[in-house]
Amino acid sequence: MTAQQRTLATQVNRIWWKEAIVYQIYPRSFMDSNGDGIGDLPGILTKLDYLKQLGVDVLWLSPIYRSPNDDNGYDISDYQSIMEEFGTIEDFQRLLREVHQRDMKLVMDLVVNHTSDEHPWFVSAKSSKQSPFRDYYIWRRGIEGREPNNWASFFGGSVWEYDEQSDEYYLHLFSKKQPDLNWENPIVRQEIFAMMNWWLEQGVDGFRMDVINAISKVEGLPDAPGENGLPYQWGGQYFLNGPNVHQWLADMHQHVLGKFDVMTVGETLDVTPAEALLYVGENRAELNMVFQFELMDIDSGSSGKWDAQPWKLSTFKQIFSKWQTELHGAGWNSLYLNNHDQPRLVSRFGDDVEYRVESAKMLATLLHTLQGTPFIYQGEEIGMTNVRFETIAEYRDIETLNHYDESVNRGEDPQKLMQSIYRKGRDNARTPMQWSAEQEAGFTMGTPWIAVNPNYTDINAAQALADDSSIYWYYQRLIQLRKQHPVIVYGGYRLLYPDHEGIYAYLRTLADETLLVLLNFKKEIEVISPWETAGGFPQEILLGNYPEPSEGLDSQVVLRPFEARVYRLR
Ligand code: ISL
Ligand code: CA
Repeated sequence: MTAQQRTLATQVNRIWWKEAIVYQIYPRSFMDSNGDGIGDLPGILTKLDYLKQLGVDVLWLSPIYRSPNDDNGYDISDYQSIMEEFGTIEDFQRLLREVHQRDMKLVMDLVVNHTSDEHPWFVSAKSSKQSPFRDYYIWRRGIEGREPNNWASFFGGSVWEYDEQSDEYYLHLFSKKQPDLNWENPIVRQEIFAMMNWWLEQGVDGFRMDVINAISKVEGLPDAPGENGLPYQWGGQYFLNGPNVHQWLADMHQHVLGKFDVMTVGETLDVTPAEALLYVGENRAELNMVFQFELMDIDSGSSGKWDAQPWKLSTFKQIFSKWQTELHGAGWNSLYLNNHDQPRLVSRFGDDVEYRVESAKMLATLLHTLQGTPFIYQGEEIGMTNVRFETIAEYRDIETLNHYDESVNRGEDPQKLMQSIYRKGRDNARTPMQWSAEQEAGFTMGTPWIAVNPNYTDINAAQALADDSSIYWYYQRLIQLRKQHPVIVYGGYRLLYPDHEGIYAYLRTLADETLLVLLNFKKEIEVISPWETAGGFPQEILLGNYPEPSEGLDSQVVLRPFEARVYRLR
């Protein structure tokens, strides 16, 4: 036994979801099996070997429940059936079985801040004030002919929708087809817990919980300061991390999660590490980890995400370092740089033109050598990029379309709007998975629900599989590296060169093993002499994203554009 293995055996409580790699599937855009242009469960089934070969342990499916698709499944009309376009419950059971047969796990998306307005609960609630389901949602009378308060919805306009029949408004943080559930009602909580138990009894291995820190709203739903409602950045005070959220999650743990060996990750907007620890602290029985948004907000301007700004590497490092340090030994991090709501990581943080392959591998090196559970979003492993559709008519996302309409109505320049959509729109991540250079990228035999990115002829999985220097195979090596070196999962973290605007360098240490990770985030060549600061000398290079080491003095490291290196030190 090496010292490292001894430390691991005695000091570290090994947990499968800390060692796992998660792969997120956005089913609508993953693989279409029947030519209707919409990805589906049988389609996913045909790609399980591709995913297994990559080395991932857990698949997270974005919502597959019945839904009218106002927000692509994040508006659920039946929590216990499968969306017709995606298949049947039998298709689901088969998928789950085959995932388990390959020794992988499957995590469901849980969307319980809101339902669809077509959910039978809401249909009944809206039909009459006497409905037993009325109190499943949040209804208020207007004040002097206007909305009950001035909060703004994430998807534009007020959070309140007027219902003429009852002369009341209902609250929706997202679209008006996504009414918020009233978690204050204990029967709502019971219903949700029962539904979760049902899925866990089916054999699913956990949940990713949609906007879970928004379920508890501030009492009295008071007005926000400011005339035009509540911009997203200020939401914290009113409906994020609200007064009862921890009690309800503790109840959920007691009645549901604690009974199973499952993985949970909460999507939590606007949380600091200190707030995150209230959800994921190892002394608290709530969630395993959360998705933080500090990094995703790094390029947001004062008016929010669409007002995209340049970002600085020093800030980027500061954010990662803060989360690495503050959660170490106390909670657990999730690691991600993109998902179905965010632009593609290589377009946003790398260079998707000249150094696409190098920068995709460099960013992957970051995610897979930090402490936390890495999440890969479909297509990331082949370096898929943002898309630029010529006209707004080709876009599908409700957030993008609402934003465009509202802004044009306010008199903003459509050309400028398109530029910000190219940069930040959610459809960047939602174009079909690029499987091959064949028709529609091999995604469908029909017409896809959203157009494929025209670069599929060069960027696709078939090409990646055939090229042993591809991004795909690099991800596979990174994943293996993590499995071979517990220091990556359980070790400590120390940042070097905090103020450097070109290089991200850090140490990972566990017992007698120390790794040094060097990442060049720029196109310019950088030369550094890290050994003294690192307190060690190179023993071997475990991984790098360039085929040959660069020339340089022994004491120096020459980092080429977007170069990444992982050293083992002695
Ligand atoms: O997408 C965003 C930024 O563009 C976020 O503000 C997003 O709306 C927020 O992260 C919540 O996301 C989740 O809930 C939404 C759904 O539209 C997203 O797809 C989901 O990830 C409502 O269910
Ligand atoms: Ca289909």
